[in-house]
Amino acid sequence: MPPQVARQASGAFIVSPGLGWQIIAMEHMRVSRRTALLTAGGLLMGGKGFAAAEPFDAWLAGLRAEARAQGISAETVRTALAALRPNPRVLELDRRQPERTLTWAEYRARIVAEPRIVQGRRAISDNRELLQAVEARFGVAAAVMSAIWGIESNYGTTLGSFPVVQSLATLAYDGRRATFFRSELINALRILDQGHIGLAQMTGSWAGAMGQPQFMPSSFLAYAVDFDRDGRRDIWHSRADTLASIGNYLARAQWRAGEGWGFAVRLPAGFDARLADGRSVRPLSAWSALGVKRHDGSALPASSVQAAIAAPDGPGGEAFALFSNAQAIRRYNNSTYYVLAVGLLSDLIAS
Ligand SMILES: [Ca+2]
Repeated sequence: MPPQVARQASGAFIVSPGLGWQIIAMEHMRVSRRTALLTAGGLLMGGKGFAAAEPFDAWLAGLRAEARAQGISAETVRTALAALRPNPRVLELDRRQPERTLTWAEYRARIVAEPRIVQGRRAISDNRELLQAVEARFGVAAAVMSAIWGIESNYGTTLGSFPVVQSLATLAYDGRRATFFRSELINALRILDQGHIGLAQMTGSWAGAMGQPQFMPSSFLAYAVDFDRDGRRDIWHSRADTLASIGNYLARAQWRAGEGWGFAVRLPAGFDARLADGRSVRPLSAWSALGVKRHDGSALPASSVQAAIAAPDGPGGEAFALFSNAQAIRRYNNSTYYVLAVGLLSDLIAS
């Protein structure tokens, strides 16, 4: 599992006009990415040059030696790192400042939008047998796996076209988060070395999130599954491998089979907003005693089940009760917005 990182009440989301529907969220990344981002504060070098002082060719020679020392084959090191140059576009994207922070209501309107709901229903009906098989193996609800698939890559249609090795090398050479991205670069070389994907097909986001589930290379090595049993874990082309990899990730994040993620609630007037942080848990009966009701105004179940309350837009905005499985979704992406979007989309495409 990636390390847990410090809480952040709401994410800083970058609205990127160049990427169509996509919203690049500072929190909308793997937890390990978050860790890297959090350690990057204040280290920005002035100007648009690289933070690294070492010439790229010298840096690359050192990387080749390290990759060989870590057991990557000479052939993979030679081919994957041949004619490699940094990608200025990756640095440019990495150094953007947020234009503004999205509210939860704005994020929800963009991510849990009608086209993605319609496509999700079709994805479930087109892949019914496969989803049933993956659910039987990993115990994760088909609609939740589909919702993550839909949010990460629009059900496998928007994978990102950046060459992963070049992106990771660019970010590893740039000095600000060198350790994290250098490690991910070695992991990417290991994936190539194991033959899961060819170099030209190993594409992803500008930051190296790969394939239909948008796994960083470390997540690939830890969680990707060869569900169609062709000998390769192919999260770029295989729906079976993609959905099983998402299912395996959530199962390893302590997903509880047969349980939901949460539901909408109504908070009483004067409710202490600090309690609605999306993480601090109490029994449903304790929330009920504080005046929390179901969204339709009926009482919460008189239950000892632990739940957190999330009200990301504060008083007057939407509020939700979150159960243990919401925290499993959070391990996929450490953002309350993301957790809520996955949960709501899963409900909508299952209905
Ligand atoms: Ca496979």
